[in-house]
Amino acid sequence: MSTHTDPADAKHSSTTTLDAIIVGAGFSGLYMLHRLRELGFDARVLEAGNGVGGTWYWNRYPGARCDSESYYYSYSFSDELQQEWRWSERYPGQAEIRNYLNHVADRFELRSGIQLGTRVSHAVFDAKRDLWHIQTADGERLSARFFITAVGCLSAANIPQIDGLDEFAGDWYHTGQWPHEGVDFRGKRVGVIGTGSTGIQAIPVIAQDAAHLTVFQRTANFSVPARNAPLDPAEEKAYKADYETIRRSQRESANGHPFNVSEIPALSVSEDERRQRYEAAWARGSLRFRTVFKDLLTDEDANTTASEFIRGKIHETVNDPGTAETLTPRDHPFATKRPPIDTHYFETYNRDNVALVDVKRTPIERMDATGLNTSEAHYPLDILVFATGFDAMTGALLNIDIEGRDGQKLREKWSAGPRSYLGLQVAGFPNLFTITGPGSPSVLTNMPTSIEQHVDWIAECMTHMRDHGLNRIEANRQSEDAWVAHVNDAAQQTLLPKANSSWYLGANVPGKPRIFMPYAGGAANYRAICEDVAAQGYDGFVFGEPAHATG
Ligand code: NA7
Repeated sequence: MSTHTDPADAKHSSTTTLDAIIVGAGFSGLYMLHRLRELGFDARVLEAGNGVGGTWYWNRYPGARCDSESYYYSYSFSDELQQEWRWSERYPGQAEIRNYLNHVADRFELRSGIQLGTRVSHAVFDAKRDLWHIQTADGERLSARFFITAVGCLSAANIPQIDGLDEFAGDWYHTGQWPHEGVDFRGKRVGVIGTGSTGIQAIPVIAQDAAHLTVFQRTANFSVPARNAPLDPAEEKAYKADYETIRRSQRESANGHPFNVSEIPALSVSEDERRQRYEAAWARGSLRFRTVFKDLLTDEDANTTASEFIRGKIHETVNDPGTAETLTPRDHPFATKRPPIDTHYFETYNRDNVALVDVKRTPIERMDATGLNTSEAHYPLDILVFATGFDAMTGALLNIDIEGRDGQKLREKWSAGPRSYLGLQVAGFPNLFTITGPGSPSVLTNMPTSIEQHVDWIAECMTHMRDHGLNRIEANRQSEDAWVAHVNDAAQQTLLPKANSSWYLGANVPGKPRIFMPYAGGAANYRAICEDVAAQGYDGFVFGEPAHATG
């Protein structure tokens, strides 16, 4: 397959036709481009940003860091890459991940296939020719057999509509659209809205610089210490020698991390032993805290033991009992919202220059020129930071006006929530693949592991189609319906839907349908399902006839 300019259709007479257009140059888009090129496909990445990195290009807020550990939050597809790249800390910081992805773009000579500063605005499927016609915000038109979204799950900023924001005389920023030159907080009265993973990372760092910091918290959050530290060269040597095992265990685990959930139920051990296990996990830090017992995410009583342990830690850490109680989550079980990890988050509230405001009790009413007003008080501010998260999983996809077969819009199809088969395809939208789309494990896992799995599956599927002269693949509606039901069942087997304010459910965005979006049935199980589907001749998908003769 190759690029050509197709004179056949007057409407698209100046378009370039490729095998695949990929939207986004983060972890997904870079690897998708690499795989397709290796297989001889002609693909191009269109990226809105002016550099590669995706999430790690945009999220430059103070303290931005990955919550997965560096030695496995990375690609596994090239042993040379994983041997030569050197991580400096236990958890990679934003700048280091961006450097890594830039290195990947150079090392695998990807840049010639990446068009930066290009935002895709429309994509329309042309059923007569089995082509996607893509239009960019600048009016450029391209066509491709396959349209592959690599837009990330957490990339469409959620900025709350606050009356009077345009009257604010100070500066305001969303953490996911952070200025490249940084923000100088010195001597400033700063407000932060939001205490998710982002707020919890940013608050301790901003507090060090700001004259005064007011945190506006809607939902108190559980957080476990990260215990970040420089990587010890001996440790680096050890993991580099063991990558085969590490990568295998990532692929075989429920969450894409190279560690498994314990086999022990929380209530099967004595209170003393339970406490010791929690203390050890607390001292060690990281997302592993979730894995101390097998049933923390499936049994409410088991979960209560972990939730209570963390609540106790918050009260031990925070000096003022009223502040400690406001910071203590009581409305959802631990880890039913994405659990943050932190560096001195709760300790930050012991600083004289930090105040906490409970905006569930005293809601935000409006901004004015000098600051923010809640139902109870006026808070004078020079800078307001929105750490208010994202229109997760569907926002970035629906920001593109995607029209499938028979004029159906994705926005209409998903008006009551996302529907997909395997999180990979949507019935009615042939030849559209959604990397880490809703309905796949994605955000419940270590992302690069899930990304590689999806990219490899898509690349193999495209190769199968090329080998068999097939031009079109589409999920059939029954398989999609069954998968949507299965995704829902899998979530109901866990405690995850119990967090009413979770972005997994779309609850953080006003008006968004409440559907549990990621697949909670486990990444290894999901991988086996996808492999089986392919082995059965792509069961649940319908292939179109061999290429139409056009033009
Ligand atoms: P999150 O986890 O969605 O957190 C956003 C925070 O902002 C959360 O505390 C929200 O409260 C709060 N929020 C959102 N809208 C408002 C309004 N209107 N008023 C007050 N507070 C609000 O986003 P993050 O960026 O922290 O993290 C996203 C993911 O990135 C994270 O989970 C990791 O996977 C990496 P709420 O809880 O909705 O009441």
